[in-house]
Amino acid sequence: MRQSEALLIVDIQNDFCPGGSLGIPNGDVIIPVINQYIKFFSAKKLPIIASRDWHPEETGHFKQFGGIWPVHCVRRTRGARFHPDLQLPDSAIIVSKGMDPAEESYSAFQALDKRKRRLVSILRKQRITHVFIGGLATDYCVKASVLDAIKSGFAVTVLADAVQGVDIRPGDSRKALAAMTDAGAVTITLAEFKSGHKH
Ligand code: VGL
Repeated sequence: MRQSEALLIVDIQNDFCPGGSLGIPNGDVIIPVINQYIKFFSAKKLPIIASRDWHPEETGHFKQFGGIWPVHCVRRTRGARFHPDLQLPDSAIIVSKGMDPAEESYSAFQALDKRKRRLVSILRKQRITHVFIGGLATDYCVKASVLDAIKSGFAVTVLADAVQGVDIRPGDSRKALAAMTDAGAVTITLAEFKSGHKH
């Protein structure tokens, strides 16, 4: 693999997994798949970035303040923590989003690291040109992150068996994936990834 590739793991947080306040029924089934990608990128010393929703208690994103969502991923709560099965290495770069009560911030490209750097600067500084993206949810944060990555000039591969959607309307995830591929993303399964990256 060229040194220009990075893994972006979107919002694998307790509140988006079964039992969470916005639990996606199969949200956790992708975690073992993501963990395999993590092992692969770690072994190659390629950057691994994990985004998280990191909301204040009051934000226009939540139903009670005018938004559409139940309260979720309030910063420093259990629901906002990464799922305990997610095997993030210490070297993973954590980026947080949704802190501004006036912004929805679905995209990881609106997220900041602890030094307040934007994801696009972090990636460019490391000379990344190709981002592999998986996580939750296909029809919201994954879609927004993929489209922003493409707009920012990155090649994007969506990890087809490492995403799950909310599907408020049936078919939303399927449509979201079509929008991503129409915009220029390619999709890959773990089996395809492994057979294309002999190691
Ligand atoms: C998300 C719904 C509300 C996501 C975030 O991470 O995709 N979905 N907030």
